[in-house]
Amino acid sequence: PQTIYLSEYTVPAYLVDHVDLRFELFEDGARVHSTLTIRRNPQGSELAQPLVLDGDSLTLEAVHLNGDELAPDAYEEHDGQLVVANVPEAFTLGVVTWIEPQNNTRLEGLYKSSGMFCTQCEAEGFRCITYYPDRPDVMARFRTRIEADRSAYPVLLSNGNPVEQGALEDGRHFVTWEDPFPKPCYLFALVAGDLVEKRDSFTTVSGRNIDLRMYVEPRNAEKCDFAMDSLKRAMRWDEEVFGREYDLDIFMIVAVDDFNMGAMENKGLNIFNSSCVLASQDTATDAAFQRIEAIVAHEYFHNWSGNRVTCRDWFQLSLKEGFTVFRDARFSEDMGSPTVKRIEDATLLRTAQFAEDAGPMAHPIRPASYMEISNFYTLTIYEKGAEVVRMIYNLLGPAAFREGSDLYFQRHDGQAVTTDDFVQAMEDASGVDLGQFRLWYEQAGTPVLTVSDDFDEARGIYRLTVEQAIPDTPGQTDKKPQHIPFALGLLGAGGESLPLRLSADDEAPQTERVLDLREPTQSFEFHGLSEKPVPSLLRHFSAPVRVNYPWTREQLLFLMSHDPDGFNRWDAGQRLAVDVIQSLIGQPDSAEIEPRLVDAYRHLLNDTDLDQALVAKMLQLPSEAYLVELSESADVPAIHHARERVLNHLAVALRDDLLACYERNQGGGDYQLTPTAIASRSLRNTALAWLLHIDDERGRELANSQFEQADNMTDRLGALRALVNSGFDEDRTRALDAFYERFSDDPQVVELWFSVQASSSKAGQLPQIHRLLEHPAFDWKNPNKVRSVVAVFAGQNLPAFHNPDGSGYNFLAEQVRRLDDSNPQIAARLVTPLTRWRKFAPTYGQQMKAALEGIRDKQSLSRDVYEVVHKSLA
Ligand code: HT7
Ligand code: ZN
Repeated sequence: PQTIYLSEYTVPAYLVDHVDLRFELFEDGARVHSTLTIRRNPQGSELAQPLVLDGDSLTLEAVHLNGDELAPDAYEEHDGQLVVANVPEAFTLGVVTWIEPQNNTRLEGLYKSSGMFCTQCEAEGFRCITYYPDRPDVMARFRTRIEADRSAYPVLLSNGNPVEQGALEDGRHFVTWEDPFPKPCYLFALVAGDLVEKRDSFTTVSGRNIDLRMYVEPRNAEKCDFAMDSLKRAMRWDEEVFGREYDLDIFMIVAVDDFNMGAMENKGLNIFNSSCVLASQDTATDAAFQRIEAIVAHEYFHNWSGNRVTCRDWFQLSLKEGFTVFRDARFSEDMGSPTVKRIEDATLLRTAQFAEDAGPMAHPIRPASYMEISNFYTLTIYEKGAEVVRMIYNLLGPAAFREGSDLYFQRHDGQAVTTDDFVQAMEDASGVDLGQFRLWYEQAGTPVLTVSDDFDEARGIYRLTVEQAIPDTPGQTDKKPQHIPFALGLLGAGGESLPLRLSADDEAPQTERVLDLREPTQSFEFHGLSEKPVPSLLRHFSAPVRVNYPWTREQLLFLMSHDPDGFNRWDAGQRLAVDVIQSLIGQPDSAEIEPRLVDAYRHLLNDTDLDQALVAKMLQLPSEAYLVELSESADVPAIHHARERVLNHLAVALRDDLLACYERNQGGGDYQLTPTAIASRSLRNTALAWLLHIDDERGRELANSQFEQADNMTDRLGALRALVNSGFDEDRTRALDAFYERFSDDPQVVELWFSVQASSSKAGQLPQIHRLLEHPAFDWKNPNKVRSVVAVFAGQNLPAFHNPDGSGYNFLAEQVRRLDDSNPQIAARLVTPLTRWRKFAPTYGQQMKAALEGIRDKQSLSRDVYEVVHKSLA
C-alpha cells in the first residue's frame, strides 16, 4: 500500500459548492444519484487538471456532465478513482452508483445494522457511497432525498432540516433534507429505519428553540433519558464555558448496534454505538453512565470543534479530536469530581498512550505520514492531543485561553484548517510565545524527566535539577527539548505547604508553581527553607511526561497522606504500590511484603474525612497493564503473581476493615448518580472484590445477596465480577447463568457478561474463550461482541493471553486473520497487543513476533492490518 505524506499536501484542484443526493433504498441494494456543482479552485494550478473523484466498492451506472450522459470513453474508472479528463471551469457532474449496504460488513459508508440503514463516513467512508473528492478540505452544501419502503423504513433522516416529504408508488415514501452549512463529506449521514422518536427541546442563550430528538429501536425506548439530559447539560455548558451556541433548528441522535467506534458527530445527526448512548439503572453501570455523558458531550462539542471549523487534511485530526477531548474532559470535571476525572485520564495515558508512544506505531499528534488513516484514531491523537491543548490552557490561563478559542472559531468559521492555525490563534490572542511549544505537535515519544535534588542547609537553599530526554521513535531521533510546564509544590516535615521562593527577595511566594522547562537540563533554587522538603512533582499531571525521582517509601507514604494535591496523593500511593510489587517480582513467596503498605491501606480504608471518590481510586492497585508498561522486559506471569501476592496479603490483613467499609457503604435508598453515591458503590464493590479474592466466606454471603438484591447494574455487576474472580466455582456458575437468563435479550448487558468472563484469569482461560465465541449470542459481525470477548481477553486478561505456550498469541492472530476480510478496521485494532512484542521477555516476545508474522503472511491483507503488522515487524 501507498504511504501518504503531509509534506505532499496540495490544495484540491476542484471545489464542490453543492451536492444533491437521491438515495433509492431497496432490500437488495441502493441506487445513489449524485449531482455535484463543481468549479475550478482559484487557489489551484493554472493548468487545466483532470477531475479525479474517489470511490470504493461502487458499481458505476452513469456519468453526466452538465446534464448530458458521458460516453464510457470520456472517463476512466480505475484504482478506486473516477477520472474525467476534460471538464470546463464550472459544471455539474451527475453520477449514478449502485451499492450493497446489506453486504457491507466493513461498516464504512452505507450499511445495514439490525434492519436499519445507517452511515459512517469518517474518515473515508463517503467514497463507498458515491464518487466524490473525499477529503475534508472540500466543503459543500448538501441536499439529500431518501426514498424507501414506508412500512419498513418509516423514519428517514439526514443532516440539516427536513424540507419536503411525501408518498411514492408501491408503498414507498421520501423525505428531503437540506443542510445550510457547508461541510466535508465525512460529516454526511443518513439513517432509515423503523425507529421510535423521543423528543425534547432546548432554549439557547439567544432564545432559539432547538428540537432535540433521539431515534432508537422500539425495545430501547426507555433507555434514552440519560443521554437526552446529558445533551442538554452539554449544550448549556458549551454556551457558558466556550460561548458556543447550537446553530441548526434540530439536533438528532440515533443509536445503532453495529458500529466500529463509539459515536460520530455528523452535522445535526449524531450516530452512536448503542453501548455509548443507551442506559437505564437496571442495565448500565456507573462507569457506563459517565461514559455516555462524556461521549454525548464530545460529539455535541464537535459541532464547533470539528464541524464549523474542520480539518484541512487527516494529518490535522488532533485539531478536532484533541481539542474536543479536552473540552469533554473539562465538562466531565465540572459534572463530577475533577480530581477523579484527572486520575482516570492520567491512568489511561500512562498505561496505554505511553505504551503506544514507545511502540512501533508511535507518531506525533500531528503525524507526518500514514498508510491507512483509520489506524490513526489513536490514544496519541485523542488523549495526548487533549493534554497538549490542556498545557496551552494552563500556560495562557483561563481568560486568555477563552479569548484564543473565540478568536480561533471566529477567524476560521466555515474553514478547513491546521493545528498550526489553532496554536496561532492562541498565540495571537494571548501574546504568549508558543514557538518551542509547537514541538509537541511534531515530535513523537513521551518525554522523560529525571529529577534530582540537594539541600544546602547552611544557606537554606533547596536545588532541584530536571533533565529532559525524549526517546527515539520510528523515523525520529535526536529530538529537540520541548517546552514542558512542570507544576510542583514542596512539603515540610509537618505536611505543610512551603513557600516557593525562586529568589531570596521573593516577597509573595506561592505554595505551588509551574516551572517552564525548555532546556535539556535546568536547575531551580528555592530559598529560605529550614529543612530539606519533600517534593510533590508534576502536580495534577501538568504535562504528559514520565517523572523519575528517587522517592523513598517513607516520602511516598508521607505524600499519600499529606499532599494537598489530590492527584499527587493518588500518584504517591500508586508509586508506592508499584515499588512494592516490583520488588517482589521473581522473589520467593517467603519474601516479606512491605509492612507499611498494610498500614497505609488501612488508614485509607478508614479515612472517612477524605473525598471518598479519591479514596476509592487510591484503593485500586496499579493494573497489570501498567506494571507491564513500566517493565523493561516484562514477564507477565511473574508480574501477575507478585501483584496477586500483594492483593491477597492486603485483603487478609485488612479483612475486618474491608467488612466495615462494606457495611458503611451499604447504600439503601434510591439509586443516585451523584459523585458521593458513585464513590460509595465503588468502595463497597472494591471491598467485596478484595474479600472474594481471598475466598472469604462472609464476603461470599455478601456477594450472593448483593447479586440477588441489587437494584442497579453497578452493584449487580460488582457482585458478579467478584464471584467470577473468586474460587467459589458453584457460585460463579450460578450467578453467570442467572445473569444471562435475565438479560439475554439486551445486547449491551450481554456484552458485559462476555467481558466479565473474558477478563477473568479464573473464568477466561482459552478453552472458555472458545466457548464464548461459540455462544449463540456471539456475533462476528458485531464489533461490540468481538471487542467484549477477543479484545478484552487480549487486553485485560494478561495472564491467560500471555500463556507461556503462546496459545493466547496464536488465538489472537487467528481472529485477526478471520476478521481482516470482513472488517479491517476492527481487525487492525485487535492487533495492538501483539505490536508490543519487544516489551516482553524474549520467550514471550519471540512468540508474539511469530504470531504477527503469521498475520503478515495471510493472502491479500487489508491496508489497515498491513500497516500495523509491517510497522510492528520493521
Ligand atoms: N470523529 C469520530 C471518529 C469515528 C471514526 C473513525 C474511523 C472509523 C469509524 C469511526 N466512527 C467514528 C468519533 C469521534 O471522535 O467523535
Ligand atoms: Zn471526536
